[in-house]
Amino acid sequence: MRILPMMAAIALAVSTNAAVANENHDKEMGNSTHGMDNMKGKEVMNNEQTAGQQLSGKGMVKAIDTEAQTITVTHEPIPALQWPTMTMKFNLDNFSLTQEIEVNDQVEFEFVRANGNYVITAIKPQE
Ligand SMILES: [Cu+2]
Repeated sequence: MRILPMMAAIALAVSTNAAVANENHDKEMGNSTHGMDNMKGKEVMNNEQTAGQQLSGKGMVKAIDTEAQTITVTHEPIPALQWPTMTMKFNLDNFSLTQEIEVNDQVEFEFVRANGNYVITAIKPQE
């Protein structure tokens, strides 16, 4: 009877995929004006096109969460991801990145996609 270990392996694979698909980005698009379903399709394409790519954006800092180590930014459109202007949370590569910024600052930032999240690797006030 080898079928049980096989079923367990499949169940594990399925639940791992579900966790990856559960993206921060989708949950945080409170102010976005476009449809979620529409975005989802684009996200799937973007995942392949932008994996490991260094991306950049500009926007305004809305919140800095020292406990969760995230920042919420209302960013301008990001053509590389086909993102419209939206307010969303980003993870931070290193929380000390927030030392030079405050809520309501206009910032420019760089980020990457990692494990289904968008992670800021550099951020500074706009000049
Ligand atoms: Cu966004």
